[in-house]
Amino acid sequence: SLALSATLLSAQAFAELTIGFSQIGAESAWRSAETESIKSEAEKRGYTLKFSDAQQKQENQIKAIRSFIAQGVDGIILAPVVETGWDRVLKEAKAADIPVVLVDRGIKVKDNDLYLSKIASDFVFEGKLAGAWLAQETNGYANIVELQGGPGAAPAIDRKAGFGQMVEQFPGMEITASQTGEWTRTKGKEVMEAFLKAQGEEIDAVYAHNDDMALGAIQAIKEFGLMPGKDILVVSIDGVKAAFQAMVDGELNATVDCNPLLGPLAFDALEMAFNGKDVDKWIVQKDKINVQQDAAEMIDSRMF
Ligand code: GYE
Repeated sequence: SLALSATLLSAQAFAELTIGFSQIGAESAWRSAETESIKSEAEKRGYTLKFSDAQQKQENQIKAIRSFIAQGVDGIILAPVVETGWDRVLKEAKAADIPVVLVDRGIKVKDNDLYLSKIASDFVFEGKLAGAWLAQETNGYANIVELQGGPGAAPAIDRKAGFGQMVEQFPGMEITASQTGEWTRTKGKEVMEAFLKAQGEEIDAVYAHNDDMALGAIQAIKEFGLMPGKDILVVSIDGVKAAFQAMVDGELNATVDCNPLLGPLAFDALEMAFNGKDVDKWIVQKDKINVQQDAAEMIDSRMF
């Protein structure tokens, strides 16, 4: 049919397109899963993907975007390491007529027309889910230490805010220390060691902004001679397979889902733009919390 051949034609046209992907780095299992999702989706749909790893530095991302523009890419996928400082480079992309899709994190710009769409979770909600679970589990009484994500990152800011809003409803819950663990196992462990040194058995619970930091904290708790998941409750966000394993082992209590498999959605958004269709400004990923009791049953179906 005519409609079908038009679809085939446009599929073929997209196949000759080049997309630039500016990724933050490989700080967590979650992020590696996202990289894989975007790379494999590009390949599946026949796009040429130019991949750039920024090693956690915004200036490297800005350089990458400028180089994508200079090379005349047809679209850009950006995972922004921090929220602010994007106005100028996104104006350059806009002037070159290159649509920019934000994956997994938001930004703060004066003009939201500088990007096509954001595909990300609601991090405030994720923080609330973690806080609500902990309030329930402790009957509203807990000394909590918090491991924050990278400074200035949307999920670090919003996961802190959502969790804070929830626990402030409970006069018996207090965040006694809060510091960045930079999203990594190594740094999460290091910061938890310092928290344990200062507060020891006074700590009832750890809230980590991602699973990798929680897994580092679990290691620190064990080395300190306490039992993670029992003496100190541990709740985190991401829902990676290693976190499910830690729940099966009884060392992690709960993890909030966050979807990293954004490749198909990112290319759908770009193709809608190429076809002149409107794209939602925020394609929100819906998350839920997973608890230890269900982990054994769920672990085999986890993809990352
Ligand atoms: O939770 C964390 C990562 O931006 C949602 O970044 C993402 C976060 C994710 O490195 O593990």
